[in-house]
Amino acid sequence: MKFIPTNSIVIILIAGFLSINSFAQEGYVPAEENLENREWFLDAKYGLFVHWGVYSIMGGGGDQGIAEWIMERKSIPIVQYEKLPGFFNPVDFDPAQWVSMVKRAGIKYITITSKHHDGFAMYDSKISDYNIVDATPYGKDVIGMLKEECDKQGVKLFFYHSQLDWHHPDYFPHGRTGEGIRDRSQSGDWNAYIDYMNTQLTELLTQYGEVGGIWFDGMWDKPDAEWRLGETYSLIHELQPGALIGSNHHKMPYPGEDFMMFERDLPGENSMGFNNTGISEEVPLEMCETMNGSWGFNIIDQNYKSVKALIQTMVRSAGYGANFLLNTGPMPNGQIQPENVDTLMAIGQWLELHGESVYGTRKGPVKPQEWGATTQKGNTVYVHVLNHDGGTLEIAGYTPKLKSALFFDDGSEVDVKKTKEGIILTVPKEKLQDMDTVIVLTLK
Ligand code: FHN
Repeated sequence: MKFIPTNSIVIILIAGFLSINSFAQEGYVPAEENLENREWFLDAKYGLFVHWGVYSIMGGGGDQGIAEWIMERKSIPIVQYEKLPGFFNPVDFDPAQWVSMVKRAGIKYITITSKHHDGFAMYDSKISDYNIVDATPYGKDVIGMLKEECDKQGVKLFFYHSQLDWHHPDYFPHGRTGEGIRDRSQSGDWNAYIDYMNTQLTELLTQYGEVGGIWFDGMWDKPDAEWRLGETYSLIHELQPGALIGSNHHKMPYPGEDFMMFERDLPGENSMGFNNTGISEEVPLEMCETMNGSWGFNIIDQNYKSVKALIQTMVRSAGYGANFLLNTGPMPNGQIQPENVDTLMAIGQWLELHGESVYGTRKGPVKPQEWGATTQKGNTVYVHVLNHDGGTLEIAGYTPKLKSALFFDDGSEVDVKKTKEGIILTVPKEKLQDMDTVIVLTLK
């Protein structure tokens, strides 16, 4: 019988829990500009997520919950889906209008789909003609046009890039999704697929100047595959050391990732079922959310969240130190849905007045609670009372030395009592604001 030393057993056990991808860009040390961009990201707090692709033509196909997943959910064969680009002609796309709307709405960056799971590149890709320039009557590179405008107006652009691909023949063996698409290839060279993806990423990082970063999605389709993450992450950081990498793999960040995201849940919450990981203390956080129930354009999904609900989620998110990435699915004509523009402008109006309590802040001293959240900037703490009937508000476990406590909206003083356990603020009913009653605590 062979003897296995105890520490080898520990190593074997650990290796069993860690997938091959956990090692990713082992030993990664973020460049100076990357660290600066992380700070910029933390200050920015609010971005616009854009899910736009040829699927927008289908408008969800009459099904409330479908948009960018229509190829998979309706089992559309590749040969039929490939007809969609031929109808995609977003003649009303006006990047200047998009970006100026974004600016007016108080949004600091845009994260747009360069390629979603359907495999169609929304930019001028040279490695495949399955892209907007070569395969659509529109024939123009919307990503390039948007980037130019973002540069002009001082808005950062990030690229969402799907690792999962239902179209590419080398995406094989298949993952958990897309099995109903009957003409997917039944053999393929996985490494050739990763090479293809890395070439597309190289294009994205060399054709458009400096980008904010890459927002990966889709690894969860094949969690145990060899994604060669180390190679991909090193490539990105070599091409653009400042670019921030994040991946929606629903795990703690792997080495080489510069931020961590949470989909449709606040950090630490798990209504989606897949947000059961921890919260990183190492890298910036971001939470993404839909305005209705769809990411891409869905013509019948009118299940819109209220402006109040979205503002409150943004504020709670900031209370965790996380950015809020709010999604829109542009229409096939290239315009942003008017209902979405209205919502964004309403949030923007609130931010115009109260932005100081969100932008540039970090998570506050008290974790978000049922009643609200706190954010902090230097010696200023913003107490966001989001859900309270008025009267006394006890904040247990927080005993600050206060210089002043004022209502943000009218500058009047807030009555504060100190107890052994914490502080008690008095929030008279008449001071309550509909969206968020902000109290500014200045610390000594
Ligand atoms: O499958 C995608 C989905 O279409 C969308 O892009 C969201 C955005 O976070 N992410 C995936 C689901 O986790």
